[in-house]
Amino acid sequence: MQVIKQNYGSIDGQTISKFTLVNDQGMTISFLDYGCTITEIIVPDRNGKFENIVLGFDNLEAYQSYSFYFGSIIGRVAGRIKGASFELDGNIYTLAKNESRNCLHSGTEGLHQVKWRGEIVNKGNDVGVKFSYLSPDGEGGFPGNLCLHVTYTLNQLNEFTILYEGVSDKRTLINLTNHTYFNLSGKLNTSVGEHWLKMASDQFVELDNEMLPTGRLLEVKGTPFDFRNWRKLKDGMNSNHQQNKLAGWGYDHPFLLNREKEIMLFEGESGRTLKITTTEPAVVLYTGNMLEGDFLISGNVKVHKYLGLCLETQALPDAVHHSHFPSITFEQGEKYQSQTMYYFGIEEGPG
Ligand code: FUC
Repeated sequence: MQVIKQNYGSIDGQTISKFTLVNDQGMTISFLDYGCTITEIIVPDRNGKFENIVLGFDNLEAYQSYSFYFGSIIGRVAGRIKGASFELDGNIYTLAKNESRNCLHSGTEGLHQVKWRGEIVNKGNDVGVKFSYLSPDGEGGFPGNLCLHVTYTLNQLNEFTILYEGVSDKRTLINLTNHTYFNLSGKLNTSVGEHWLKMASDQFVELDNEMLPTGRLLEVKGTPFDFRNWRKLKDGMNSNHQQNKLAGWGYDHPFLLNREKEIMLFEGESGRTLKITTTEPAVVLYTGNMLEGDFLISGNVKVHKYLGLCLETQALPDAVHHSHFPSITFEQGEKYQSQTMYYFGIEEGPG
């Protein structure tokens, strides 16, 4: 097991570092202290070929210029907040309107674009980096000085864990996630439509035409949103279901996870699997429907629609405006803790 730390450039005079965790199986995962951004995950296919399976850039300027949130930690509140404002304890808080009149991924002062302090940690056979950041009272419009830690750990079983911890000195909202785009094929010019997905989720959140939750939970039964058995993602990309069409032909939806909070992803040609387990109540499945632009990503690939998919474990978006959604409000001094584990393997697949 080893951790490599390299200089990755600088922002406003602050040095940005890149950390790489390597285990004895040869799995490697690299990330920056800028936004705790995961830049590369290299794992073997069924023939032992090691390839990168996430979307990223090969330079810091690109991470600063393009707002696709590649690999980053999102917060303080992931997803959209209607009207870019909310009320808490009689006070109205105003956030940045960075998507028409709404706030997306905490606006222009999000956790994905700040420098975190990274400290290498060794826990028995595991290696990792513990990131810390103190988000000042009012940052992004949210109340409270929020002390945050995000710890990335890799073990010998190809399990990568993200532990999120936070505590605020005022009552506030917290809903963090990681925004990595996966493409398990390792060929970063294919579409994710051929990926299979399986997760225990009976209900998903209906969205309106601004991609905000209407508040209604819809049953997945009989729809392309039913992943209780293996289903290819292209089902939703080719579907006439109004919710798939509204998302730009695909998925961009929060799914409420049943008691077994487990999500399985599989790609047939490579045989690669990703199993995600989480303590969070939901996952947002986003199939890269809006991934478009005239620029190259790592591997010199031009970005295109459906190039990667995100599985963002979190509480439901816009929870502050829907009292029946799991709460994301934390009391002064109350500990926020959340964990998501990613296991990278190889299998024969759904058959
Ligand atoms: C996801 C989506 C959004 C947005 C963003 C880049 O989280 O929910 O629609 O496009 O990523």
